[in-house]
Amino acid sequence: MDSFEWLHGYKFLFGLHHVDFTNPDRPRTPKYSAHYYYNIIKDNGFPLPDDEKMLYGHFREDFMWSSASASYQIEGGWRADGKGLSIWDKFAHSPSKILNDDNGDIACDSYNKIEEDVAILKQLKVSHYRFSLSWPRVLPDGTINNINEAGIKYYQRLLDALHAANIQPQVTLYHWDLPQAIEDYGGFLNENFIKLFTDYADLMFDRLGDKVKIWITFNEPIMTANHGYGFGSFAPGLKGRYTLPYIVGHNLIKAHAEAWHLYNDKYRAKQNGIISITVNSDWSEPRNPYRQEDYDAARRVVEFYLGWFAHPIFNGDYSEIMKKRIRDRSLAAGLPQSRLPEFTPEEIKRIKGTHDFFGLNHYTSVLAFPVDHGDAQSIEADKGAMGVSDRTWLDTGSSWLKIAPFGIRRLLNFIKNEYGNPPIVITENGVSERGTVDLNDVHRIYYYDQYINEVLKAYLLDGVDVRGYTAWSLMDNLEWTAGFSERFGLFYVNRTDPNLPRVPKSSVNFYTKMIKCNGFPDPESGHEYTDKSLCVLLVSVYSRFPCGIFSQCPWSVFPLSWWLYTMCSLHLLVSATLLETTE
Ligand code: GBH
Repeated sequence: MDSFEWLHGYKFLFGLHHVDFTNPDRPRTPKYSAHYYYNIIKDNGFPLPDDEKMLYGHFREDFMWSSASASYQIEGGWRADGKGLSIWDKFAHSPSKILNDDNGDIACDSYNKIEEDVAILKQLKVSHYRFSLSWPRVLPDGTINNINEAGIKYYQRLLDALHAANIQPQVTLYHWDLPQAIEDYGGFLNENFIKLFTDYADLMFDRLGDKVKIWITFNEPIMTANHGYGFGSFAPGLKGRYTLPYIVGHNLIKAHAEAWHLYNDKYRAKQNGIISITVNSDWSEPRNPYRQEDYDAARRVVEFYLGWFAHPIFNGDYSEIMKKRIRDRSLAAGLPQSRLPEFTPEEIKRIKGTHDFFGLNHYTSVLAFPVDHGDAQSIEADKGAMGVSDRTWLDTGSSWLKIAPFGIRRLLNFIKNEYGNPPIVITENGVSERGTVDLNDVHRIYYYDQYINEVLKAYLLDGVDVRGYTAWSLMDNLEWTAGFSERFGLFYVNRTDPNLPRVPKSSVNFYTKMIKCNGFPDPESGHEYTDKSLCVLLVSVYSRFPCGIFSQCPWSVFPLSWWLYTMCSLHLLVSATLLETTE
């Protein structure tokens, strides 16, 4: 407690308890530190909270384990065999748009490396592979008036190779490489886009659909709307923050719905596949958990991110939060109507329900707080919220990506609660590095271990209907405006070798074991020792220790942990053998 501090008298006080020296009874009042210290004593240290502990268990038997890529990021062959130009070809060939003026002319040369790509997928042991089609490769001017058979053949060969390897394709129709010819007529801003997209989708269903059971219409529509037509940081590079993103988003949602209906009406019965959209979102927590304004801001971040596209498709129409804020702010600025376009009642009906699953890309989380932009008329201002990251979240090779595994579980729960408990396919999740090449990518193992474990908690503890998980990315590739500098791959691509060989990083082994074990077998329970017995040992060696028990420690504990888990593994091996012989 505060007491007489020698030469300083009662001026410097060291107590856990405040003593009121003006009161003859000298009452003691605990300070915050007393409560804090009380908890340390009670817990005998700093145990992990329950929800941060590793959960052991398995995903569904038919869980889809996948890895992903996208056409412009890997294919190259930018002018091969009659391919047309995409907006990214043009963008990347404009000076200073991409770091180091990198471009996708050759990328990973996947256009010429079907065998190599399928070989590394086989090595990974994924059950599925998510890739995207290059629209201008099959339709050089964007329209079905001019079909490039060589382009279609490339995808047919890829599909055949996957089929031979028993890997199921998950095919994205649009992952950002719009035919430049369509952009020349206004791209997503032109309502005619909807017809062009459905024509293209029709052709792809017709020509590839007997080999594809899972379709994704659009990848991350918000990126097209905001980055492509709002900030202008992505192709086509339009800076129309004022209204363009909302118009782009509107046409995109309609185009998605039309493609879904087309598949539903014309192809579903004979091809028996499913089709949906992939939206991306950060998770958002209030920056100050004791402040209602921060809760409201956090909610707006998710509503303006995930909800912008998910709400019309899953619940019908834009969310009330979006409609009201944008209308109010537009009218307050003297505009005659909201900058957010309206759907007619028929459109609302036609769009609602155009999903067979919820495709989700997720990487990171933010802490949100409100920001008042006055009467500025932009999406940022409409949202009126900003996000920062917690300083304890680990850095990665991308400035926007901080490691916050808990967020994926909360986001999955949000989807379950807000959008009617749909089956969810995680269509991307992953982490980058930059700088010196080190094939021992412990940070990626850590990321996957932690994030996938949170997905498992969502599935087993919260009852979220998670059907699949996809690691972004299969191999290092053109990371859009960051060029080749940020590497998300499970496989490293050696760009100094003209053959662009794919070299496995350590995470390949880790992910393969995760797939083989279909999750996280409990190393301590004997009955996990079935035909998958090795999983327990291997997963424990590669993940449990560095990523579980020592997750709070710096990586420098490795030498000690190696020693420990070598011993533990031996112990497990011995007990496993004993168990088997006694049975
Ligand atoms: C996904 O986007 C894409 O689908 C995929 O193609 C991509 O390679 C992968 O993730 C990794 O980025 O630089 O501050 O403007 C992820 C969502 C959100 C990531 C916006 C890039 C740019 C932030 N993206 N972010 S900033």
